[in-house]
Formats: sequence, structure tokens, C-alpha cells
Amino acid sequence: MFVPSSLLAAFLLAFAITPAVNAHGFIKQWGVKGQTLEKAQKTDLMGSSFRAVASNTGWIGSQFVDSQAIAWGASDTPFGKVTAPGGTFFATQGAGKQVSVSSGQSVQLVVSGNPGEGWPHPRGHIMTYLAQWKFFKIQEEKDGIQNTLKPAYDKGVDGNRYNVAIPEGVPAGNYIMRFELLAFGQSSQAEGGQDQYYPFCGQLTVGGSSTGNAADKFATVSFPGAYKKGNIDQSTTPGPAVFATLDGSSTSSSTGSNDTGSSTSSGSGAITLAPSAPACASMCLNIKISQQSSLATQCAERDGACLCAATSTFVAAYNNCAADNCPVGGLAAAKSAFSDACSALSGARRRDGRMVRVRGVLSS
Ligand SMILES: [Cu+2]
Repeated sequence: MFVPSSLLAAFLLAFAITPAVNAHGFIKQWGVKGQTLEKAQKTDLMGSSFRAVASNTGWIGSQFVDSQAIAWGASDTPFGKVTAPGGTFFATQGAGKQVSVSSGQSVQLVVSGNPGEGWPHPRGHIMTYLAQWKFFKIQEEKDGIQNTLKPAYDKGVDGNRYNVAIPEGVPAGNYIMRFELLAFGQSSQAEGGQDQYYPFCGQLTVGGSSTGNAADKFATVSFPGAYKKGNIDQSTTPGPAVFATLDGSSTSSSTGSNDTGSSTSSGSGAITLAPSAPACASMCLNIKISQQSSLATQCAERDGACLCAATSTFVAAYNNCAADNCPVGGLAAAKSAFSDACSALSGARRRDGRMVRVRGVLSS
């Protein structure tokens, strides 16, 4: 049968631009990396430690990030139109169990989708937050879907394994872990061409020696509120900065299962405190780095040499934090740990003319 080529082209184009609608995905298993994982979604809510759904999790369009659904996710997104997410809001659920993890360990999630496929969407970022009442970001990986998640498809579990380290500085306590996939290019024109947010929420009990209130230690945000409406610049990740790790370096806190686990550089020249630095020093450095965008606008992200030179803003704020939080006798040690780290940065620069590269500590 003769088909006019223009018609054929239109026909093919219609299929080419039709996204993998209703594919979506869900968290099949999760738990402490290296231990037996537990069932997560699509299982009995009381027998699970994950906010559950009966079907794959729906997406929240970038025009609807002011919806309550952005906090903990929702089960459904209407298909083929620009509409707010609906179905079950996971905020209204409480799962029956918690996963226990120690700070410094990693949580592993198995993300699945359609049978034999794993997570269906090809591109986007990955972010992880912890929350008690408000949220702080512990991990992000720009382009993590294509770079780490998709290649980590494991036929044996029919899903993609992904690891998220729970940083040492997280105080012991109960949290909700908000694991989020942000998919690009999968929303049709009829759906507004929106970025698609997929938050998933599991219930964690973090153990370890770190005490205190996370909201007092880390810069926190609210959902809704943390994200701006509209599609993002894909070269950036949405939301706040990841707080730095304990040695002040940051933040390569996730690796795929097929990763060797070797850590990557956090970018040249992050401030790295000596292991002997007091806990208050690490805490204050983490907080101030998380506030860098307001404290030292002239510095590139985690450019240690630039931050060290910002004496009236960044350094002063660090010293104020240390004065408020270090025990008697610890303030001097905190100040010298910081100045030693700065000297090491400028020393390394002088020696070879390049910035120091530091190793992240959160490889798993
Ligand atoms: Cu989808």
C-alpha cells in the first residue's frame, strides 16, 4: 500500500516523541548495603519500612512543585494533560517498620519499573534528603540516572541498584529518607514538557555516636518550598547544597553497584580538616559550606582557597559558629584546624601550581 511519505513521517514522528508514558517506577527493595535488603514498595505497608503504593509511583510535574505531593511523593499523575499529581500522597502514610543503619554505612535501594526493564527513564539527576520535620540534602548526583543508575541494572533483582551513604555527622534518630529521581525529557507536549520529579520515602533509624538535633546542625528546607516552579537548568541540581562531609570535603556519596567504590574528587581545593580536628570544627565547617552561597558569593562552589580568603564573611562565620558550639578548650583547636587546612591548600598550590585534589570520604 502506498503511504505518502509526509504522512509516514508524521506517523513515525508521533511515535518518536511519544514518551514512555506510565512506565514510571518504584522502589523494589532497600536496606543496609551488604545486608539482606527488605521489600519496599508494592508490599504490605505494615510489613514494610517504605511508603508504599500498589502500582508504579507517579511523577510530579515541574509546574506543580508547590503541591504537597512534592514532599513525600504521590501514587499517580494524570496522563496526557497538565494536571497536579494525585492518588495516594505518601505523606498520609506511615509504614510499619524502620530500617536501622549506622551513620557511615550506606543504604542501598533497588529501583525497578516494568518487568525486565528496571528504571525506564533515560536521563536526569538523583538527590537524597533526610528529614525529621524539615529536610537536609545528604547526597546528589548530577546526571546520576544515566551515569550510575541505569548502568547498575541487575537482572537478578530486575532493578537498578543505587547506594546512598549516610554521612558520619548525621545525629542518631529516626528519619524519613527522601530519595528523588528527576527525569528529563519524558513528559509529552500535552503534559507540558515538564521535568518529572519522583520522590520516594523510606523510614530510617540512624544509629551512631553523633548526637543533637539535625535541624540545629544543618541548613534545612521545606517541601513544598525548596523547589522553584518550572523546568530547571539541567546543568544544575534543584534545592539546597549538599552539606559537606566530616573532613570538609564533599560529596560523592553514592556509587552504583558496579562501581568499584573508589571515591572521586570533590572538585579541586575543598577545605579538608585533619582527622584530629574536634567534632565542633567539622560541624561548623559543614554548616558554613552549606551556607556558602550567601556567605561568600564570590567563591565557586567549595573553592577552599577562595573561602579561606573570605576572612570577614566565611572565616568569621566559621569562627562564630566554633565559639558558639565548641566545648571549653576546643575553640582554639577548631580555629587552628581550620587555619591549618587553609595553609595546606595554599601550600599545595604553591608547590605545583595547581589546586589540591582531595578524596571524598563517603565512598561505600
Ligand atoms: Cu514514568
